[in-house]
Amino acid sequence: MIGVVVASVLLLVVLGIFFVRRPSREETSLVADRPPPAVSLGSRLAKSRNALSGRLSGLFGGPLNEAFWDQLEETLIAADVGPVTSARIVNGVRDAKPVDGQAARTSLRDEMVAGLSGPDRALHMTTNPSVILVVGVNGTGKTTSIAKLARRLQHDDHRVVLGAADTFRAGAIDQLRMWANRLGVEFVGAETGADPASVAYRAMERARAIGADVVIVDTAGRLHNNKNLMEELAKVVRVLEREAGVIDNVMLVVDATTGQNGIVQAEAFVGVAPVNGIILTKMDGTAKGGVVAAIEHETQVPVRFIGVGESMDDLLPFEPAVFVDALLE
Ligand SMILES: Nc1nc2c(ncn2[C@@H]2O[C@H](COP(=O)(O)OP(=O)(O)O)[C@@H](O)[C@H]2O)c(=O)[nH]1
Ligand SMILES: [Mg+2]
Repeated sequence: MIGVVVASVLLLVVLGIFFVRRPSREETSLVADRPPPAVSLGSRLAKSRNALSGRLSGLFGGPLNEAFWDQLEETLIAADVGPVTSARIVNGVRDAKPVDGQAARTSLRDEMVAGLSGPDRALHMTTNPSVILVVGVNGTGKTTSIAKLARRLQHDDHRVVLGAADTFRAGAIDQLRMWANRLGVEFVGAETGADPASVAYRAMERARAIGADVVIVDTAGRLHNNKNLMEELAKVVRVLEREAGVIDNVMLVVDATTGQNGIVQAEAFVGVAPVNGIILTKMDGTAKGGVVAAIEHETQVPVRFIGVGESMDDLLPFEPAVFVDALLE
């Protein structure tokens, strides 16, 4: 009799633990080993594609006269491709001497791809741990992009530590911590107002202690004319360079919806930090996706990833041919 009571109590306790500890539906849908779903670039770039292809299909249906070449250039400029790059592309298409609209379209596609080809866009991984430092203006998508990057790296079997060196804005540390928890990656935080360079240092220390191979460091957003914050950023750079030898990836996050203004921001940052890659975010929210060409031309820094939405799977490596085809499709 006592045995039955004890067994029933044990059973209840075990069931209780099972139900209390069972993760919620939302948590289980975010487990790390779920592969990132394939994101359809064409649908995410719909705004840019509609703006560009809509105008182009009208053009390619007509004669290839002077008005055609002018309008082709105007169409590219309207898509934020930038005046210099637009002129270069149009000259390239003209030089190919297309015989009809179809040939001109093919040539346009090839010129756009060629203009974006060449630079190395892969993440660099030369040190152990390897460092990704993320910089840029407030609200461009730094913290979200870090979560997306961590997600990709994690899926490629990298062990990741996130360092919350945006100690300036209240809430920024919690935002990154929340992503770290959802992804199940290591997190090194701080109090608001703490020295960002010390957070960067502790993130490196933590990575070495647990054998992680990638450290991603978030930083506070800043404008290039904020001298104190720029000096603070320089200190973070010095600490990471000292600890890692070289910062493999200094990623500038640029919001594509700001168009040409993003280029001005980019140029300012490139002058202060050793930026060697751009993450162009919010490509889903703009009709001016052509800005990717202008930004590379003006800064000479390769766009390495594009953000195409707010979820953690919405970051894609930038592949020129795939991108141009999605735009012109
Ligand atoms: N639609 C869209 N929203 C994005 C993208 N990247 C970031 N965001 C949103 O932009 C806002 C600011 O992002 P956050 O990462 O906090 O910017 P931070 O201040 O640079 O760290 C958030 O609401 C994000 O969800 C993107 O690629 N597409
Ligand atoms: Mg942030």
